Amino acid sequence: MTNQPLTNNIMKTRNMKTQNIIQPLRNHLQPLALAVTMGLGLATSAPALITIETVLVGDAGNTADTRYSPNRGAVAYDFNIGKYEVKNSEYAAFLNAVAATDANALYSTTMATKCIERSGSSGSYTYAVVSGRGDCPLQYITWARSLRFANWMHNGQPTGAQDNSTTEDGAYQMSLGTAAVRKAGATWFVTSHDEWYKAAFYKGGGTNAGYWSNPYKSDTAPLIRAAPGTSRTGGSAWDNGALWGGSGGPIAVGSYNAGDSVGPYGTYDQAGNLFEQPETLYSGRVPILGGGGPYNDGPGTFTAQYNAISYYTEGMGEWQGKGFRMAAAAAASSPTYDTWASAQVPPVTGGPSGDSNNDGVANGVAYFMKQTGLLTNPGIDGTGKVTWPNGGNIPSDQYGTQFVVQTSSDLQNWIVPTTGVDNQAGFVSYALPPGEPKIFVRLKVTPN
Ligand SMILES: [Ca+2]
Ligand SMILES: [Ca+2]
Repeated sequence: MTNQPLTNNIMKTRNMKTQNIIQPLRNHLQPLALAVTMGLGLATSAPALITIETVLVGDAGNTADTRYSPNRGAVAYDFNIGKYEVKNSEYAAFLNAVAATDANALYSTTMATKCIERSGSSGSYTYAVVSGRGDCPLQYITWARSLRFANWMHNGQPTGAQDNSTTEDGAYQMSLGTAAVRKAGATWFVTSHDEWYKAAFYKGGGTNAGYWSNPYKSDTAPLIRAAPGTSRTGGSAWDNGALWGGSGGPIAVGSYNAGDSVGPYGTYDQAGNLFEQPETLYSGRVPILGGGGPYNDGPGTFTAQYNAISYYTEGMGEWQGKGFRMAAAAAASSPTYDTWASAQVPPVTGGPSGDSNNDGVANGVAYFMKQTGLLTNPGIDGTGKVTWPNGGNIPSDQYGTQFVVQTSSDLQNWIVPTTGVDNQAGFVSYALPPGEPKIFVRLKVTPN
C-alpha cells in the first residue's frame, strides 16, 4: 500500500461535488459526506521466504451442497485458501530451507523434468526450478509431502534439518502416519475436501446461497480454448481453467485469468491445470479434486457432482497429474485489505485510496462497508447525520487506528471531532453540529 496524496482525492471529489459545495442547504449547513482513504505502509516482521497468495472464504456456517451424496462444502469458520495451486518456485524454496539432507524424501527425481532440479550431494543439496517453470504448479506431490510443506509454513518457514521445528510437527504430527490430522491452532494447512469444495462451488453472500455446478461461477460446461498467452489448443486446454496443456504439461497458475474463469471467492484453476489433493483421507487413500491431469477430461469431470463423490481416489504415491492447494486460518492473515481486494470480481486495484470501479466510493471505504459493486457515499439523513455501515472487515474497536471520522471547514485541515460520533459494531455515524456555516465530514480508512 502506498501513501496517496490526500489532496488528489479531495480535489477530485470536490470537483465532482461542486454543486453540493456552492448550494446552501436548507439549514444553512453545507455538509458534504466525503469518503476518502489513505493507505499506510506497515512494517512486516521476520521476512518470509515465500508469500502464498490467499483469498478469504467467508460465509462461515454455510449449508452443504445437498444435490449429491455425500454432501460437501459446509464449513463452519472463515478461512483463507490459496489463490493458486502451490507452485514449483514455492516448493523449491521449501526444499532449499529444509532438504540439504532430505531425510523424508521431500524431493523426487521425477520432479527434475518439469518442476525442480537438485544439485550437490546429501548434506549439501540445493534446488532450482526448471527454467521457465517457476510459476507452474508442483507435480509429483504426495500426501505426506504436502503436509510437511504445510508444517513448514505453519512454523514460519524456518531453515534447518527436518525435525519437529520444521517439517515433522506444527499443523500435523507426522509421526502419526496416515492418522495425522490437522491440529487445533494450525495457521497454515493443506485444504480439506470441504474447504476446497466450498471455495470452488459455493455461491457466497450468505449461509444458504446454494452452489454452482462448475468452479468458475457457472452452471455451463467449459469450452475448449487455448490458454491465454499460449498456443495450447485442440482439447489440450479448457476455457475457465487450464486443463493439462497437452504434451507440455501444466501451465503457469492463473493463466486463465479472465473474469469468467475465477472462482466465487477469487481462486484460480480449481477447474483445471492439476488435480488437487486435499488433506482428507478416505480409508488411507486421498482423493483428487477438480479438473486436470494428463487426460482430455470431458466437462463432466469439472463438476460439483464429480467432486462430491470423490470419483478418483488415489493412493498415497506421487503422480504427475496431482498438485495441492494451501489454506490458512482466517485469524492468521485476515481480514486484510489485500485479501479482500484480490477476492473481489474483478479484483479491486489501486490500493485503498483508489476507486477502481469509479463509483466515487474509495476502495478502502468499500472494504470498510464490506460491500461490492457500485456504491454511493452516504448522504445526510433527516436528522443531520451521516452513517457508514460497518460490514465487519474492520472491527469497531479499531476506531482511531484503521478508521476515523474527520471534519474540516476548509477541506485542508481535518480534525477528529470530540462529539457527535456514534461507533457501533454495525456502523459508524457522525451527527453534524447545528449552526456551523460550513462543515465537511469524511471517513478516513487506513486498513491493515
Ligand atoms: Ca487445479
Ligand atoms: Ca469504488
